[in-house]
Amino acid sequence: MYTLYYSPGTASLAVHWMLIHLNTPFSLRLVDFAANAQKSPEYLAINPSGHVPALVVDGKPHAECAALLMLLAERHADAGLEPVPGTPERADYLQWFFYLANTLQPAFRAWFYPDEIAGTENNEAAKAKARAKIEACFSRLDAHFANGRHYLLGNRLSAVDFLATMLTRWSRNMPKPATQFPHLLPYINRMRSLNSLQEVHAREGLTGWITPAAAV
Ligand SMILES: N[C@@H](CCC(=O)N[C@@H](CS)C(=O)NCC(=O)O)C(=O)O
Repeated sequence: MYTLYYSPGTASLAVHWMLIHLNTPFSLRLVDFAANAQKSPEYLAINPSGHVPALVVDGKPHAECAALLMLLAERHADAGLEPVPGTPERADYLQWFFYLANTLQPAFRAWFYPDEIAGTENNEAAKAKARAKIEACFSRLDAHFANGRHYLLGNRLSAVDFLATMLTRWSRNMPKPATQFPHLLPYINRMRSLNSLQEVHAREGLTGWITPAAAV
């Protein structure tokens, strides 16, 4: 049994989605950002970073979205969401996980929390740099999908697709969202057609992005 600490649409989304996809029992605890509950002493005892997600596994809390996705894939190996260690696919899986978590996700952090980079007075400059980094990452992903592969690892869905999809969703209100990259769009639409993604959107009350769209 798992307990997920979450806030709708944030970095907890991919973990919530995977729990639903795995069809495993879990309970949810809403972390109220409006009340700054992520910085409360009670929550900091669960995740000292003061971020969501946190996932309690066998009574012990763990954090970091990418690590939680990898942990769930490992604990539910029957679902086939991670390649076997030692295979070439595994190397790609690790590479994409670290690229997304180390490069793309921090750029989104800078986009959504620009004051953390160089203070409020430099928000616009920080956002411009963050946007350029995000678009460069999307270009790299777009090139990866140019050969028509269905998922990041080729023709099999894996845990890293959950992270990639969540991150592409975060760009929906940006000047050049991921859906404007021609080879990323079919991938995003493929992911959007998964019942588990539809379900997590419904449960978190998220609207406006989940319907597959044509190229613009
Ligand atoms: N590296 C962390 C980052 C998580 C993160 O930035 N979460 C954001 C929401 S998307 C958060 O909790 N923001 C609230 C805050 O920073 O006060 C992870 O991947 O889990």
